[in-house]
Amino acid sequence: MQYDPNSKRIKGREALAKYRKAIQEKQKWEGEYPMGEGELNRDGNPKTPPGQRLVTNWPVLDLGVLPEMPMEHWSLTVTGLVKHEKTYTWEDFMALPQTEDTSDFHCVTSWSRLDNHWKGVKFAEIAKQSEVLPNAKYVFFKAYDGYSTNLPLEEAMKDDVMLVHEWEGKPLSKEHGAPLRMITPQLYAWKGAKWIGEIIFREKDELGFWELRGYSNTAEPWLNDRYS
Ligand SMILES: Nc1nc2c(c(=O)[nH]1)N[C@H]1C(S)=C(S)[C@@H](COP(=O)(O)O)O[C@H]1N2
Ligand SMILES: [Mo]
Repeated sequence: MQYDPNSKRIKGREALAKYRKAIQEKQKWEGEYPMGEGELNRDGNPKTPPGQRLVTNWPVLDLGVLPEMPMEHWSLTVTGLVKHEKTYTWEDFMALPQTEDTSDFHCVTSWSRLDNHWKGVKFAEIAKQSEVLPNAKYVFFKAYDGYSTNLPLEEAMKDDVMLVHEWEGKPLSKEHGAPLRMITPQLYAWKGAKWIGEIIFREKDELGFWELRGYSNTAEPWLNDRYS
């Protein structure tokens, strides 16, 4: 990934103004946030994590920057503490072992969408291809809109963490992160970068976009773990 915040792709100043707006909107919402119980199944067990409500549509949440992405320029780069650094073209990526999985999606703005059908490549497969070094403990993700997020390696290696390009049997739409995004079904969805371009394995943790702005670094929906 060639990401340069001053490049034309992200249009530096314009993007910053949009980020500011996205941040303001999220902060406004935080003040009004109703701390609900979550929805219950008929047996009285929760269907959703605390404070979440079910949706059947799929809302779009991002910084308001839709990155320009000609497929011939798209790449996914894997760097940092690995034996083999990699740059995948779309063709390279699609030649990796593909997996289908069904998992839930929890957004911190209080909606959950259950049983999403995904197709893509497990994050663990990417780690395996690059042969992650033993001193790598964290992963940092960069996206083509200037977004970033971070995970402990242990979280990223969970079986349901994937880089996906299909949702419900159809190619992922652009606003949901096409051509490729991450999903982290056991954590709030801000841990899954849309328009992912770079994966960096690190020894030390570094906070991403929302983590720097007060969101929880651990981000566990079932613990109502929203803010740091
Ligand atoms: N590149 C990028 N990825 C992102 C974001 C973003 O702004 N840019 N927003 C995050 C947040 S806060 C959420 S809740 C989910 C929303 O994904 P969706 O728009 O597909 O519902 O994407 C996450 N990944
Ligand atoms: Mo979010």
